Amino acid sequence: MPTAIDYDAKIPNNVGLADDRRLQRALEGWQPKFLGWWGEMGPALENHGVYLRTAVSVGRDGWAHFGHVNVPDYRWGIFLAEPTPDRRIAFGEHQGEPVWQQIPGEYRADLQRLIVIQGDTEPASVEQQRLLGLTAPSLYDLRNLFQVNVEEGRHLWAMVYLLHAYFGREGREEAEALLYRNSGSPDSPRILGAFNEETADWLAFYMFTYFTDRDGKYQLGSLKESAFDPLSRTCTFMLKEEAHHMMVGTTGVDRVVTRSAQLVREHDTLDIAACGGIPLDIIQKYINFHYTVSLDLFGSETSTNAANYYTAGLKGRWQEERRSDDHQLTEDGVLLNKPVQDGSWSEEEVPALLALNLDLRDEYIADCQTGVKRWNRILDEHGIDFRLALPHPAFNRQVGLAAGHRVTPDGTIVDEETWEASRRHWLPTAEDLAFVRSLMQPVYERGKIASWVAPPVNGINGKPFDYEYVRLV
Ligand code: BYC
Repeated sequence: MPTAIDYDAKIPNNVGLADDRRLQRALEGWQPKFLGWWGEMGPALENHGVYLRTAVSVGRDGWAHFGHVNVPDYRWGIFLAEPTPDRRIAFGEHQGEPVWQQIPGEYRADLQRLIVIQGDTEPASVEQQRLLGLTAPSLYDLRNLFQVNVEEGRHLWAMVYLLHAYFGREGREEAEALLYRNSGSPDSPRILGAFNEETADWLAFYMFTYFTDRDGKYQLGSLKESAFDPLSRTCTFMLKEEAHHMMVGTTGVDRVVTRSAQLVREHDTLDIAACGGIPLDIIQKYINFHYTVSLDLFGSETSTNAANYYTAGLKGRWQEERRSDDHQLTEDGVLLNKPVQDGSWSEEEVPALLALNLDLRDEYIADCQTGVKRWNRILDEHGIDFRLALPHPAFNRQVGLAAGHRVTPDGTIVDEETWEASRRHWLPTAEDLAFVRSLMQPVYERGKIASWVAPPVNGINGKPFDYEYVRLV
């Protein structure tokens, strides 16, 4: 398979599309539907060009080109990372065998399901963020929004390529359905819960790119281990782009915390709403919400689906090859904490193979903790005692063992009445959301920024903050 990107093609690609006329025609048939969806459901703000990164190569050095792009003309393409010579399956019952370039018939349905679920999240996030361009706090942020959106669009292309190339008619139908379902639609919603929530303000956007995109990092990281090599190579390249999305989230929350901390110091009060800042307790409530809906994306703590995917070699663990066990997990057990209706926690040993969603979730939680540490360091540097924290993983859950239980952020199991009485202290209330929304006034003058967020420490690709990142109409 060629690795050079064919940029002259209608669909830029490094998968040799020109050599497969049927596939090329099918994808060229899907392209106008994608562009129609983008026009209807993509970013609402018109502009004359955004300073964007476009993938131009998949090699180790220099894979991206930066320049102003008229967004509908962005070259969404299909890029797979370079193949690893003699790659072998790293886990499960096929461990040690060569990876697959075609799908074994018995795994077709499961792989299709995984690819459809992954594919469904990509356009969903663009839909969720559709209106944010109308209220960006700076041109720098506006540019990042577009960057994230075009790359989620490209990730959709990545999944649609796999569906078209390897799953025949059913794959083509699934590719159509990816544009048909819509975030929050009552009739045809997106598949996973978090992707039907609103991303209605920029604090929610930073939280989403911190917590929900990070789920993407871990899910893609485990699909990258797949025995189905085209899926593995696709995810490897997607992870490169994904890093920027999480940078937007990490530094976005940094900047909100920094600005709030400055206002707390300046006015000597935590009650900074009247000074146009976001109070720290509202930031905490946003963390509680976005973190817990993202935990739901890992599925149940114990899952036969996950066990079957692993045994078959379809989806591995985070950094599978760096683990020093037998990569079969048939003999191992892990301890699982379960909430009990009487208000206590019970501990149970379950087969490790069944607890793979939990394994991935634990990796994710440890990673999320690093953000909280940085945000607390900012508070500390400003001499503020308030501390942000991740709530207990059983708090506010709709999926898994804790669904149906009321658990406080510190992990106490409580009754419905106690929960309802305190809920407004833990999760954003309608007033909190309305307040944050009231701060969201667009600031589109070069070098200027909204009062509720600090400017970034670094610009994009070495450009200064006051660079014309977006040319507005
Ligand atoms: N909402 O065995 P279980 C990203 C369903 S984000 C609704 O516990 P399993 C991105 C489940 O489908 C990453 N339903 O779960 C981020 C199953 O239904 P069926 C996206 C849910 O299968 C930002 C039943 O409950 N990628 O890339 O082990 C911007 C029992 O399921 C939910 C992936 O997720 C939920 N939250 O694990 C843009 C990777 N959770 O079959 C992009 C692909 C579970 O009984 N997906 N259910 O009808 C997977 O690996 C797995 O399917 C899941 C679920 C981790 C999602």
